[in-house]
Amino acid sequence: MLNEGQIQEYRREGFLSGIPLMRHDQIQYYRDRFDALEAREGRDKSQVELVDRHFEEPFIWRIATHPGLLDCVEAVLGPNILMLSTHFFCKYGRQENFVAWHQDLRYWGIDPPVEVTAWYAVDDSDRENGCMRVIPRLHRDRMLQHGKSDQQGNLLSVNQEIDVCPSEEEKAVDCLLKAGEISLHDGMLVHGSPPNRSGRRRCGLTVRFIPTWVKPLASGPEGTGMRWRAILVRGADPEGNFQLQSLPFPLETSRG
Ligand SMILES: O=C(O)CCC(=O)C(=O)O
Repeated sequence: MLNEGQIQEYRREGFLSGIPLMRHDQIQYYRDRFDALEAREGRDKSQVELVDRHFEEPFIWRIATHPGLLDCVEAVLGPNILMLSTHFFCKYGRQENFVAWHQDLRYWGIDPPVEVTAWYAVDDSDRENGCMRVIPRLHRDRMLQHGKSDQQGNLLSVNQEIDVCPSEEEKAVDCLLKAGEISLHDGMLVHGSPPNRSGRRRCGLTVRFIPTWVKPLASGPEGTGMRWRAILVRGADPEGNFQLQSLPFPLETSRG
């Protein structure tokens, strides 16, 4: 669970990094499960095409709904929580693939724009292997213009990119994570990640959460073909704004 100082820091900066979640044996267990999925699906697909696989893969469901992770999300979003999606971002070593500066909520078609992503580190994530970078506080009150990246290798769905000026880019912070830790970031925070220059894989599972009072926009997500399959993972859903999916697997209650 986050302490009051961490909650204030998240509200002010738009992110929190280095939150320990898993025990040592669990870290290896989940990495082995991802390795097996990667071996079945192939590396190309494993980069960014493993989306919403928590409906079939119990290990993804268990990471995404780990009680400690949900406690962190509850601390910033309140008690009634929908999980919108899971998505692996996996960058292999010595490739030019990168994630351009963007705000998650630009194309997601939800209103108001309130969302938190938990990024679970399957592998250690550091400067050399292209950890996520965020620009603290930057323009969280408004949606920025997204253009198209002119650099090859942007892993984002519609090649979107915010043109961040050098004085803003200077303020970027690395989200350094050891395997088994999580970071949290606000869906309006500007973030991205550079290429993986190391010889090591950098794999993270993103899990997207909203409070139940957020609504899907009638027009739906723009340009990305996204369809939310929301699941109630904490509390109740008094508003009923999304057509809920049933739990694919039971929710665990033990924090051990
Ligand atoms: O994992 C990355 O490098 C980027 C993740 C990201 O852009 C996101 O969580 O929205």
